[in-house]
Amino acid sequence: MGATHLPSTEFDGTEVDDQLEAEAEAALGEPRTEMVQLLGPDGTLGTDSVFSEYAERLDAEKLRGFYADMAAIRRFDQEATALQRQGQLALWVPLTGQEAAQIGSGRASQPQDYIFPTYREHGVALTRNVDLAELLRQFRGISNGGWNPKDTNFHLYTLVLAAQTPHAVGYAMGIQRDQRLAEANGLADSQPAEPKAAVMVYFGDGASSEGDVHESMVFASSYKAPVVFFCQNNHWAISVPTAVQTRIPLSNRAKGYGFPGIRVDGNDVIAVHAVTEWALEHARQGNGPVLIEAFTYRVGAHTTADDPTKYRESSEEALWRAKDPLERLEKYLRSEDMADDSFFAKVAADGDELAAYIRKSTYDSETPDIRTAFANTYVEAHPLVAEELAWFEEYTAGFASEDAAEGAGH
Ligand SMILES: Cc1ncc(C[n+]2csc(CCOP(=O)(O)OP(=O)(O)O)c2C)c(N)n1
Ligand SMILES: [Mg+2]
Repeated sequence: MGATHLPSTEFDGTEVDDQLEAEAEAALGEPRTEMVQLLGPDGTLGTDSVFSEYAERLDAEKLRGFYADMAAIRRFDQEATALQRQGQLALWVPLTGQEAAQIGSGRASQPQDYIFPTYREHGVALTRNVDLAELLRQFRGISNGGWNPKDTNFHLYTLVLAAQTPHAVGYAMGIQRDQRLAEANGLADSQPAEPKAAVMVYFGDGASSEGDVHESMVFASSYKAPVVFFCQNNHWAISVPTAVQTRIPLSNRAKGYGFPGIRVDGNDVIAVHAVTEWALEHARQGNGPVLIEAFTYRVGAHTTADDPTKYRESSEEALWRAKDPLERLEKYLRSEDMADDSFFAKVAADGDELAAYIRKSTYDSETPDIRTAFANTYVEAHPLVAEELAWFEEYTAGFASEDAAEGAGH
């Protein structure tokens, strides 16, 4: 028998691929496989041929704002963890370690943009003016979502991994079509133009393995949808390390779909802000999607139901604690005389105030009438829902008579 001829797995490139690659590189100015970092762990600001320009636009007030936001959300995270331990919340999903990835990207978005989070984006929620007390209602199990997305263009949390990615791409394609329709109708000439909008969708390193992400990227690329895929690679999907999800940097996957992919230091708020600003603008201007991989670390447990000491070394955690996003910005602000002790004392006092507000609103929250869950299932009355509600009421009435019987026995 002669040699078996298998099709070559070596990619030899075609004109179309070369063109896509050239487009992606032209958009960025240069090919990128390395990680974008501006503010290093030692608190010194470096340079980047593309993104320094974005960093230069940030004045001292903006940078102090980034620090204040990151400190507020870390404090909120600690408070929510304590509330869960007290039995006030059913579960909590901590974000500590990921403050720069979330505040940097959230602050780069504009009000007209629409954001699809997963379940850990409390920092992004803060930047979108979501009431953090409202956010906790979902984790207490007393609301159908927690906030009205129409008020903030910040969608409800999604617990089914990656389910929000096709939603985001669909939404982005909707924006694209609305815009085309407005242009075709000549509205753009007669009315002040609406600011162009983009969509940003968050997902994790683990979720990147879901088929939904693949399908979303294919659609987004094919239709040049105005969407930024923001992947927080926090190195773990519960107990599964990123190495099991991918053999290449996640940002490199974008190349296979034909759009730019950038890996950014996710603990560097200045770089994350710069890269996200660039990506959202790229999308708003009709140039199609971008994938950002924010290289960061989940310092705490996956949720309050998890114990990371079972699957990872404390030395790994220590390594990442040394890259803390707040500490490096504090060092920079102090070294540049942009902030002093009084600023940091004020941030700490604001944190106490936020924590008190969170505690009070949680303790004071009322259990809603369960019938609202049935009422909100469909816009109009539905016989099946009515039947289920009747069953439920009969069922709960059974407990009332048991209580009465017990009460009479005493
Ligand atoms: C479709 C689906 N499969 C499994 C789960 C269970 N699950 C919840 S979180 C999680 C890990 C997700 O990791 P990653 O995407 O990296 O996000 P992270 O929690 O690290 O922010 C898993 C497997 C789920 N919620 N949805
Ligand atoms: Mg993860």
